[in-house]
Amino acid sequence: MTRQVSSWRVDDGVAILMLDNPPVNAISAAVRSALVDGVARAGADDAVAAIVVACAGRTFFAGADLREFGKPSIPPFLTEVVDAIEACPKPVVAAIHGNALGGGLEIAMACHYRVVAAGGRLGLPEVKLALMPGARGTQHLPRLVGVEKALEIIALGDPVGAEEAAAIGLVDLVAPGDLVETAVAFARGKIGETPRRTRDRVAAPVPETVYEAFALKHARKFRGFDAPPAIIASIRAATELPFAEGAKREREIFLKLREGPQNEAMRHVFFAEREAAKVPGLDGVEPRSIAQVGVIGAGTMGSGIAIALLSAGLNVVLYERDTAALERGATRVRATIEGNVRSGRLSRDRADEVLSAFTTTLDLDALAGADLAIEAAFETMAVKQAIFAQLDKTMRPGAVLASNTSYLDLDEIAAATSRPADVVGLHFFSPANIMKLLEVVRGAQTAPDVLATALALAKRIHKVAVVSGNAWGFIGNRMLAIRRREAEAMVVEGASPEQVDRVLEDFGFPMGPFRVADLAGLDLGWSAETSTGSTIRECLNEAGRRGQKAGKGFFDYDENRRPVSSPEAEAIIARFAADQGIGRRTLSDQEVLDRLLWPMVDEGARLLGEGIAMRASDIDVVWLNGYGWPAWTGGPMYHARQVGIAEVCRRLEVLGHNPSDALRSL
Ligand code: T1G
Repeated sequence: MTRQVSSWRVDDGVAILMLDNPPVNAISAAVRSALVDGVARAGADDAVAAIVVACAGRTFFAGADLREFGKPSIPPFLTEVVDAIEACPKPVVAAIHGNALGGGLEIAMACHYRVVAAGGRLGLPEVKLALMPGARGTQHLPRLVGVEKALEIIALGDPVGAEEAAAIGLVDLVAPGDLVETAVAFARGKIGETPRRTRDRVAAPVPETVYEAFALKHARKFRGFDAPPAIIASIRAATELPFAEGAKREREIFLKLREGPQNEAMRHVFFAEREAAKVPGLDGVEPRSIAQVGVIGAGTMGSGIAIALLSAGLNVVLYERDTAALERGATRVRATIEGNVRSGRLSRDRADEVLSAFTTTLDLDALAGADLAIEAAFETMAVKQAIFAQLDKTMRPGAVLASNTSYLDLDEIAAATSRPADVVGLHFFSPANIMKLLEVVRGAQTAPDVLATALALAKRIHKVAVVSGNAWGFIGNRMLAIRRREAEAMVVEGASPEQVDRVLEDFGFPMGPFRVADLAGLDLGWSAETSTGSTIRECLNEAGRRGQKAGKGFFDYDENRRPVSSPEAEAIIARFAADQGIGRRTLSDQEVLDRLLWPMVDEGARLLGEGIAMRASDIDVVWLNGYGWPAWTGGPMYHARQVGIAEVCRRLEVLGHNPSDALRSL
């Protein structure tokens, strides 16, 4: 017995067609049929003079049902639903609450009028799935809001709020009270009028320079993706062709994208990110409630973490033992919040609320009342154990104690306390208020509700969480170490830092390994006292080449801080190679790429084999959200499967590597 996805009632001449497909009213085949049948029924019923389309639950339609993708399409198609609604001879009013996204907004735009509840969001985020609207969205939207606004909404994929939607003409009314009642009254007011059909309007053309300027402005964001140029072409068609032809053109472009590898990869990413937050054995485990958080360490990480927490509405006490460091950290927090006000991301009132929830202290005992402490101090075990020992004495029973450690043994940190069950790793990525990834490190004794608390916190601060077992470097940094080893070995063997960076950037990373190294600083963990010149990094540091901040590292930096090849750095590397007795040779770009990708994929397989990572897709989520892996390729493990595991193993053997059993069995 299939569950009813729609209900129907008539309120004094106005039919209310309520769809109900939890959790987000994805537009499944059943929903599409219910919509077509409902509109036909209303059209045929003389007792009905107008129709309201609404959704039950927490949101309006959140888009096409992504689980139907990659399978044979089931009629009625969404285009047929959109056309049937707009062709209805009686006024159809969309009653929107929560999210009207993708096909959901396309259904709303097919309706003759739109009423939205306060707090509602309307968007066409298909571009984030390497796709584009496929049910007249690129034809309706420019007719409603103009080409320039349509370009932003469709090609950037970010939703607009209810008030903005009303201001730009996307909706007719923001409901002051009950949404459905308001929509019914609005519909009643339209009875007897010829329904206003958006497709009868003209999408006003704009100069070609508008398209060019838009594409140029967002070139970095669009790089590598096929969808943005396709979206721009489809929006342009709305201004050049009659609706039916424009819709046909849109459909052709859409189907090509939908069948393409990039959409399949991005759907993998969509579900992988949601899967990563699901940990077997946590069903029904209640997270502890977190309102007040103590952050220990006011450096780059600590202040970034404080900003992420404050921005999500948590109270934060930032502790630092050094007065000047605390001042610098607090200033960084306040400046960032103020910057968000200037950029319009944050209202003044909201910023004042956030800043009133922010305090600082030089006394670790001031954290006693916090529900959670996040330590982001120096990356040495001695420092962390001392802090956790004191937190153990200071924090109230039941508080969660977390470390932001990037590499160190969480169990050893927990051993410094009498409550290892309350200890968990929260590994943020710098800048912590920007990067989406949060590695949640599960210690041997971490309690299930503490793990559930970490996952709930991640969702609350809009991070993508991946659970890692407790092993050196966890998931991302352990694989990064392999890539770094290969990259540095290649420049010793004869590749240039420029070649290695170019190859990885051509593959789709925003920045190659050596530019990243220079940016982070080559002297992380290095000291002149202990340096032995046994690696090229030590040799570069000894020559004062500490990275971009020193104006020179693997590269030299020009007056605009742009990296340029450095004869001195390359001479240091050549001398290092000679001292190591390594002959120099030319490496092909293919060899460089194979060595940058496959050894770290093999390490990912080992992480799976050791149970440090739960799923191959979790590893993809780590690299997509923490290290800039090009999303349209799905992540390292997904990409390896696309190339073929047997082929990856063959290439590793050609490189002289012995692929792990874990990789072979993937
Ligand atoms: N299809 C199928 N399942 C979906 C879904 C969708 N569109 N959206 C969400 N889910 C599932 C999700 O997997 C999770 O399942 C549960 O719902 C809660 O989601 C033709 C072609 C709406 C903002 O891209 O952005 O329309 O893990 O954890 O944080 O032109 O979901 O519980 O089993 O994300 O409150 C365009 C995608 C599709 C919107 C809610 N639409 N969804 O966020 O919950 S393409 C989108 C979201 C399209 C047309 C084109 C978010 C959300 P489970 P959640 P949330």
